[in-house]
Amino acid sequence: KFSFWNSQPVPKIGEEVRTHGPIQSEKPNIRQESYSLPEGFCWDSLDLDTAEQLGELCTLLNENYTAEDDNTLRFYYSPEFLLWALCPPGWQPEWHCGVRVNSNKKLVGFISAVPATVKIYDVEKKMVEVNFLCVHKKLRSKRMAPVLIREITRRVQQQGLYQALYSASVVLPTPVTSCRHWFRSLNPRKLIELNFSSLPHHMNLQRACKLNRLPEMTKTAGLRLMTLADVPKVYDLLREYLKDFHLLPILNKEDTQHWFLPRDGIIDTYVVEGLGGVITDMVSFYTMTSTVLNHLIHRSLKSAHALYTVTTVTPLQQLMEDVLVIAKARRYDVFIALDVMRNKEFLEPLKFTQGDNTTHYYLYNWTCPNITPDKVGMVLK
Ligand code: YNC
Ligand code: MG
Repeated sequence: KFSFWNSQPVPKIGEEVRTHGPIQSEKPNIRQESYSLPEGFCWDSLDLDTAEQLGELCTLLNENYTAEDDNTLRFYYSPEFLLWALCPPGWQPEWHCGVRVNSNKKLVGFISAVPATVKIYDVEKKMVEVNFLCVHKKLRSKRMAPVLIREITRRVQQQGLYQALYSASVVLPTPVTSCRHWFRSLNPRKLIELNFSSLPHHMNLQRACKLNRLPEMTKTAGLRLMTLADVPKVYDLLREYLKDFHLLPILNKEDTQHWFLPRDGIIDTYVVEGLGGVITDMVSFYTMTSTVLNHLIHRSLKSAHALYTVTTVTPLQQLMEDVLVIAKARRYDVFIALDVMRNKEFLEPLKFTQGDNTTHYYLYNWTCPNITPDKVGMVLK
């Protein structure tokens, strides 16, 4: 087990870590040539500025970015969502790393990295976030994933970066933290019809709907969508709020604009504007749409995923309830949050229920003591 991962600069499972720092030299010998793919395949960096290649990536992910074949829900990644996730400030075309079939040029594999400055305990490191590792379903279990990981590592190291942050639902050597997903029904009838949530056995649909009822109106005065002019304020709020966590992103204003300025159906950020135009609080979430397969009535499921919430004046629970009210009015079916940051304070009171999935966060070539979810100040897409 872990024949690949045991060869990598990551902590071994079960090893207790007390130190902080890189595991291997930060001046490694970097191979000049790409790693070899199995016969019949070739590397191709995708050019996401062209609609055609962006469309090919959407197709690969929408058909293959899922573990099993028999599921009834499948994430649908739109071109706009992928541009948001894959082209933040400082993105590099070589880090949109594709694998094609030589003969017909079909895209069958992908892995990406985007630049990020991350603070881990007391150390700020420029590194990358790795995401969207995907191998076509017909090519699974052929050890293609380790080749993709080695190649993206080589391309990142070539640019002088030696650490990475990534998350996965599978257990690998070795999580720096493990977070749980919590779900808040906004449309209980639909979620039950889709088997997304089940009725507790002492409850009928009517009671479930009543239990999940939300106020008609939001409570917080001055709550509105973030605009471009709010970027400096949102930047200040985030910087001040995140600084006490043990794992957090260090964002500049450009990054803040990219990751938080609302884009319809992708990223939403609301701010609270108090007297005199002061921005006192913010709350953000991104949107995922899933395609529902083989259902008579329902075609898709819309979910909101909590990113960062910063409050300095509005009570946290009130702001989160308001965002649930807004999401429901905007026809989201479910609101999803991890148990990171201060989220535990509102999850149970606002009737979120714990899901079965765990997201494990990993660091490549960095060792540090395990971090509890409430000390995690970072959400990966
Ligand atoms: C995974 N998710 O353990 P061992 S998350 C990392 N992340 O290696 P094969 C994974 N490694 O155990 P398959 C992984 N899943 O022998 C499996 N592995 O040491 C390891 N799914 O390779 C696994 N996307 O090619 C084993 O497996 C080895 O054909 C087996 O391919 C795996 O994006 C996969 O869930 C995930 O498309 C590509 O199942 C495939 O099954 C698939 O025989 C559906 O691989 C989609 C999916 C993963 C989402 C994600 C984060 C990825 C992080 C990668 C690590 C980055 C390291 C840092 C690099 C930069 C460093 C610098 C500087
Ligand atoms: Mg494979």
